[in-house]
Amino acid sequence: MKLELHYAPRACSLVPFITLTEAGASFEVVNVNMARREHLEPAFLKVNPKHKVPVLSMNGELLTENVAIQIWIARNFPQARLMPLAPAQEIKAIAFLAWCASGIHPALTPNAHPMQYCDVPGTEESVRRVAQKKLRENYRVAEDALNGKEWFFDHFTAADAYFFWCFRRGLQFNIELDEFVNCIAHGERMKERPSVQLALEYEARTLELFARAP
Ligand SMILES: N[C@@H](CCC(=O)N[C@@H](CS)C(=O)NCC(=O)O)C(=O)O
Repeated sequence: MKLELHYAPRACSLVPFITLTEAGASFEVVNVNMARREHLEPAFLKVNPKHKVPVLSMNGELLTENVAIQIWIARNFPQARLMPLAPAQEIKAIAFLAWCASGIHPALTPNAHPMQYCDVPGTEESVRRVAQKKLRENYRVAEDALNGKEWFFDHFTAADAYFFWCFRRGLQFNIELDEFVNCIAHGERMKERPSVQLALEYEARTLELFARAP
């Protein structure tokens, strides 16, 4: 099966990049330069009218939404054990993925694009402040969940990959997050994984490529 991942550096398409790599899947990456607003161009809108990455193409069949993409990868590469095996734990892992997508992610985006959330001039810092309060509440939940644990479930799963992106994106906004020691340690463990190293190298190379593009 031909797999293509529509991907943008720094975006949450990092998550399927990591999990596809963990799965040993052979996949091609289609880069989307969001700084150049390629995600708003007609060609990309045909791929995803919601103008968002990630999109996973399976023999041309398009799947959007990170939660669904993670479940698809886990189901199609069962040997990678990207979800917990016990059904009671698996459903909790799905809840965790949904929390990343609908709880944490929406508190990240306003930091990058405050004017998409309030169009009153001069309110950007206020929008960021409110978003960061929500972000901290969410990171506190994750911090407590990681107490004494290496991974969120009984082994490394897609939940770890998704949260890794959620926390790393917060760090990229230069928010003071030193108090979240378990989340920081989780991120360091993630960076020891070859899949994450590959994903971060690819991201750095793509950012360089974009910077050099005429
Ligand atoms: N609900 C989507 C959200 C994906 C999303 O917001 N992606 C961001 C990058 S992290 C994006 O492509 N934003 C561009 C836009 O909204 O125009 C999912 O969970 O996959």
